[in-house]
Amino acid sequence: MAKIALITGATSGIGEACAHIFAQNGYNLVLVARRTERLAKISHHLEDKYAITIKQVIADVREKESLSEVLEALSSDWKNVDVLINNAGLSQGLDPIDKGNTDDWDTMIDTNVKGLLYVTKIVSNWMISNKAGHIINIGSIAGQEVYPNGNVYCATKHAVDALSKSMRIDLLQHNIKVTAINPGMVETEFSVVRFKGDAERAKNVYAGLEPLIADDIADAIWYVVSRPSHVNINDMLIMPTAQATATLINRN
Ligand code: NDP
Ligand code: 8X3
Repeated sequence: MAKIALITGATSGIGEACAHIFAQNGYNLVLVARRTERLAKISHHLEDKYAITIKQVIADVREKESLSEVLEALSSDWKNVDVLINNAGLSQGLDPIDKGNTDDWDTMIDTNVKGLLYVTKIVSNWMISNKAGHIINIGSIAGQEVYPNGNVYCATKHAVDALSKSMRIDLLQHNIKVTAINPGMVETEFSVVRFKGDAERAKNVYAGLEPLIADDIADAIWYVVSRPSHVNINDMLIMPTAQATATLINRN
């Protein structure tokens, strides 16, 4: 029977790249995101290309009740999730703490921390029933360091780091692996979302360096997931060659 991966935030960037690599390797997929048309387009493409089956789940990970309803409504076959990739996340704004937009703070905390927790609570219980599973949490260099004006986004990713360590302890007895993947700069829609559609400002984030691409991270995740069952990679910090720390970047 084909294995199943559940990926949140599968309509773009790292989540979409993960959907590709898992589909290529024969996994059936539960893909979660808010944008219906994009999710349908990606799903149909992957199903046609790799002869796998995809369950599209339109959900906002912040919405605890509706998220739970739509996930628990999946048939029991689809709850045999082998790999959960907690990827849905975002940054909003880049302002000093005294000027931060409190709605942006709520969005980041609700998505990156609370949303990740809601999904994990549901899916970890399925994994416990199956006596196996692997949870991949997408953290960040921003969960290892803080940088000017990164304040609340960095705090959410530090929380993801703490939660990955906590999950590894709490789920040990259930034979569930937990891996934190911490990327540096990856050129996706991340900066366009952070700067609320300002594509030029987003482009400038990556000016003069070769950033990572989403496939680089998906490739690392596939490496982590494809280790033998007795091996777990606890965490990975993956940076562009041109980036030494969150702020030290070698630009041409
Ligand atoms: P993208 O903006 O390209 O992708 C984000 C994905 O998350 C989209 O598919 C989006 O789908 C989904 N998403 C956002 N909010 C929600 C929500 N409330 N409910 C469900 N899905 C949601 O960014 P990336 O691929 O770069 O980001 C993926 C993860 O990687 C994030 O956690 C980010 O913090 C992390 N990361 C990114 C780095 C980078 O430099 N790009 C570096 C380190 C970590 P939709 O809008 O359809 O819901
Ligand atoms: C995204 C990378 O450096 O903008 O997590 O925080 S960074």
